[in-house]
Amino acid sequence: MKKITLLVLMLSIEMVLFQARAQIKTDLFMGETVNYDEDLVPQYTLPNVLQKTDGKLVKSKKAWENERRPEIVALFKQNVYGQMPAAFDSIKFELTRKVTNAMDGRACLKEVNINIWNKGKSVAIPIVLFIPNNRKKPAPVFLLINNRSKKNTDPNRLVKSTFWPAEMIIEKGYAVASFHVADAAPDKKDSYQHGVIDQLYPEQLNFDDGMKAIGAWAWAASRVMDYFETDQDIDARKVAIVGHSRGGKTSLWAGALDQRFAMVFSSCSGNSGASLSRRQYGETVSLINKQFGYWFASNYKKYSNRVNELPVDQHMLIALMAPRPVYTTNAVEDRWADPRGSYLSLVNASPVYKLYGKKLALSAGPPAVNVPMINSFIGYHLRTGIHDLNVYDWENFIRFADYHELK
Ligand code: GTR
Repeated sequence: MKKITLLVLMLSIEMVLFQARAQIKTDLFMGETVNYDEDLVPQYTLPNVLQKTDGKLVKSKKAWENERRPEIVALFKQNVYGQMPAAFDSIKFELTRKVTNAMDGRACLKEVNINIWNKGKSVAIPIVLFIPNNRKKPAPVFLLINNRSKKNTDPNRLVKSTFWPAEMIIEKGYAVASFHVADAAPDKKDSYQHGVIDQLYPEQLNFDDGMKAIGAWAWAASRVMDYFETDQDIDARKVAIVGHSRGGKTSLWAGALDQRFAMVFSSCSGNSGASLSRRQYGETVSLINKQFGYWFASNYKKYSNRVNELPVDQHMLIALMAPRPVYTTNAVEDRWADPRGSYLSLVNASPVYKLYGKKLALSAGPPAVNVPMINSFIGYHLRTGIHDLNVYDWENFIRFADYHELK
């Protein structure tokens, strides 16, 4: 068979399979029915992002910042992601490699080990950082929380991955950095504690609201931020944090807690990321606790079958980014991550951005496929394709960063 005929045949089969998958309204996973039917989304009432636990509504930036915001942070710590220990004994940044003419002279490569000590024990978080050579001032930077193979952020550029298209980002005038989640907490249920948690904060293992893997990854992102504050080539007021999927849940949590991050990007973060838990569409709190319980505080398990009793929903996490620009994405075929529920989260976070008088361009329902929403402090795109972080996503992250003047 001619190559071209084979290709057409394969594409047709893929189209038929895609359409078949898109028709499936329910699925069975880990003994639970997974809902993909909009008609079966239950009636739900979201907690009001502006209403304090004492029932009073906040009406000003000041009341949001001093009263409601801290309350929401505390509720997420207590019930979802666990505590975020802030203290440690010391931190040291060790430049392990510098190549001034990397990427054919376009960038300077720095590899840095961030060493953190607490009570006699230590953890090392290595980072890879490229800084554009063609610049007149310290560079703004995109920091990726890497939850895939380290090959994706190859400092030698033998592997050039669409997950971290470093050359393209440098070309646009931004620095680009990454650390790997496993260096803070292995992404495995039996060993997640071997890193930040058992070395630096072992007491966390005893608490129902103790820090777990997502907490440790977000903690590590803040240590990279600590490093940026010491690097003269980086503008630490212009750091964008980026994560995909579990990394996207983490970028939101890191952005919520550490307001030094000037911009937050979250790709296909799904359940316990940008998507509303109460919709129970695709992955649910119950399923994520079953499969990935080690990402979250033990307290989160209490809500597996009582999601409507959660004192938070994920629109409140988005609201914690305010007034900073935040951008989230979904992919049409990634129904597991509930694209619509993720978009509705943004809509329901809007009242807080409005308190700041920030311009939003959100419509009531999701925008058309492949029509990015850039000129809005809460940005979004729904693209064709599967669960991934790819060049299309990065191109729009850069457009969003340009528009909101990260540079
Ligand atoms: C899935 C998980 C999602 C998402 C994803 C990923 O299996 O159910 O919540 O985090 O993994 O990180 O790629």
